[in-house]
Amino acid sequence: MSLAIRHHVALPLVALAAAGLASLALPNATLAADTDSKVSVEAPWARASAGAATTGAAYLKLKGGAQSDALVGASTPVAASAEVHGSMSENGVMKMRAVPSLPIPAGKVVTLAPGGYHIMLFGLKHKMAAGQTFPLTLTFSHAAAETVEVKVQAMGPGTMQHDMPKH
Ligand SMILES: [Cu+2]
Repeated sequence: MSLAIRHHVALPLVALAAAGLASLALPNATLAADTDSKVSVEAPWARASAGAATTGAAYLKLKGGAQSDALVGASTPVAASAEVHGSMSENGVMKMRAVPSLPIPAGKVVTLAPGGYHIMLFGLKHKMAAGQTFPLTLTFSHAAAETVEVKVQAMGPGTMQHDMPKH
């Protein structure tokens, strides 16, 4: 599977740190609507599973609230277990490792996307087909746990775009 090897983001952790150091930041005004410990979960999606694969991955965006938080766990009824993972390229080989605590800086958006951070799903209980949804519960170190509906999307490009113009 050519899972995200096209991404040449060397070290997501370094990129994140760099973003934090560049203290240009967002205007504080954008935080006004957030409560103290609230993380917004946006655009959750997962890849359709390939063949008999029993692992999967879910992706989403996390927007920090007024205080810094961290994603510390995930669970879903469709998988035996779920873990937060980071991906990095070492000598051209993509490697993944568990990230027990993924920092979500106040007011910043942390993106989980192919080639970077993701929620790894182990022991899928059934095949995940495009169009399905499943619940995913995210646990944070401060904010209350949140359950979102994850939308399953097709594996690759060009597999489901058949809406031709009428003629
Ligand atoms: Cu993984």
